[in-house]
Amino acid sequence: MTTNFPETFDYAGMNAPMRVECDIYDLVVEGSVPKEIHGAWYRSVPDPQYPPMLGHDTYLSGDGMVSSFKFEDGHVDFKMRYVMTDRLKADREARRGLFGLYRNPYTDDPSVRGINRCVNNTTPVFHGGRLLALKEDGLAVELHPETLETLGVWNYRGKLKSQTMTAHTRLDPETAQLYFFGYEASGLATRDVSYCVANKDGELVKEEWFQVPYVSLMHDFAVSKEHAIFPVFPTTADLDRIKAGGVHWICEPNKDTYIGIMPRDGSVKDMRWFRRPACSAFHFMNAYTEGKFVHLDFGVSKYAPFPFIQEASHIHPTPKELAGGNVVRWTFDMSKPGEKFEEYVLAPAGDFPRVAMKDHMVDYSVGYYERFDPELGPPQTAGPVGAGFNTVSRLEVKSGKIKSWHPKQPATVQEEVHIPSRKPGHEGYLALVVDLHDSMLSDVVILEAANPEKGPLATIKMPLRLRNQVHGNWVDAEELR
Ligand code: V55
Ligand code: FE
Repeated sequence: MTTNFPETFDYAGMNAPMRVECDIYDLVVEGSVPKEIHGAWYRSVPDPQYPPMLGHDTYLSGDGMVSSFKFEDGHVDFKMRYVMTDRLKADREARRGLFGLYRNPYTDDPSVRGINRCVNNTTPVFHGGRLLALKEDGLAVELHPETLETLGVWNYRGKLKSQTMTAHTRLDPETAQLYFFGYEASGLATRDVSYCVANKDGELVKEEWFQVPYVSLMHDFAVSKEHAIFPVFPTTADLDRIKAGGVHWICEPNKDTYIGIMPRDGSVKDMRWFRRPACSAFHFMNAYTEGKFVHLDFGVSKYAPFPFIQEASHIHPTPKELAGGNVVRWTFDMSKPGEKFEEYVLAPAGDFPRVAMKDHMVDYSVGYYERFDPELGPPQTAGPVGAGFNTVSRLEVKSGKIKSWHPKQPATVQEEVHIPSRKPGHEGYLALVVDLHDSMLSDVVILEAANPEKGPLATIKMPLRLRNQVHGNWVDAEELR
């Protein structure tokens, strides 16, 4: 291969492709990894095998690469493998990229027409004994949880009718039921959305369809014990634009935000739509139902943060607008008619919200998320939106109090994963990758979830740079068995 990757932030510096599949047995650890940590942390990254065919594209199009950190008795083993999608196989056979723009098959080389172009690069989800690599524009690909070998597309034994499956599924920790949805469910830029449930054994037990007010980038949704909550923010798709070779998404701030709420075990016919002016969010921290109220906690901003979407929309946010937003609670009163709801500010802006698995869908007190703290220095480039976060925070959602840790600069932090403790009353641990901008290598740090500000209990030294985690998940050893 002689072609170079473009010198854009999507493909250069800390975001330069690695394209390395590897195994590292017994990583070097400074400090000590608590011996009770036993299981696997799976993480997904985009890692483009070839430069984009058209000479430019977004980080989000990179081929899916899944890695696992296996923890046992204070030791950590690492494994990293490509998701062997039909798309990657076609590119490898041609020894070049054959696919055009992000989510635009009309820009592809004619030789790959009809080939599944999903790169499965967003979230590894373990459910019903299967490890699934997910991305929102296509179906799941199943991987072997031990070897990470690609086993093939998983569509619930042909039962799933939706052509897409979100990368943000929601697991009920009590019932082990997996709730998910798929948008653009009947094809490119369609308004159809599927709402699905898989039981604890991984069998599809529900699939209902509904339509959204307009085609929206529905990246995540939320589920409480009683409700399913669907966001429709005005980052929109249009089939004519896509057919003309344009970008999939633009921001349309003149359109309203809609939030659809339905009884989670009921019917989409009972969907109720709430409404407010345009805004954007990618990830929800948690949701719960309290009597007549539905609470939804997350970081909200004005526009979608991805430069390729902002450019196509001719939106040029000021630094203040980019840094703006807050972690908020939206409270919906289901007993009152109308489209209005309340917003309460909880904490400074950020993303990558996570809660302990036991706290999902119920009233809870602690969440974790990441922020950019300007006091630490100027933004550093890492990850899909350009500027990376530099601080990980523990938020007490009732008081808004935060406790934070940041690595020695220059460094950025990747999404944290929460690892539960086996000790009663212990809040567990946070594990996250730290991008070291001087050495261009990565550390993995283990923090006490209750006291991140105390700094790492252990630092795992990686002999290579780990690309920016889109999402990761922790799976306990008992579950993997
Ligand atoms: C996101 C990530 C994606 C994607 C759409 O973080 C949205 C948001 C890694 O892929 O395709
Ligand atoms: Fe996401």
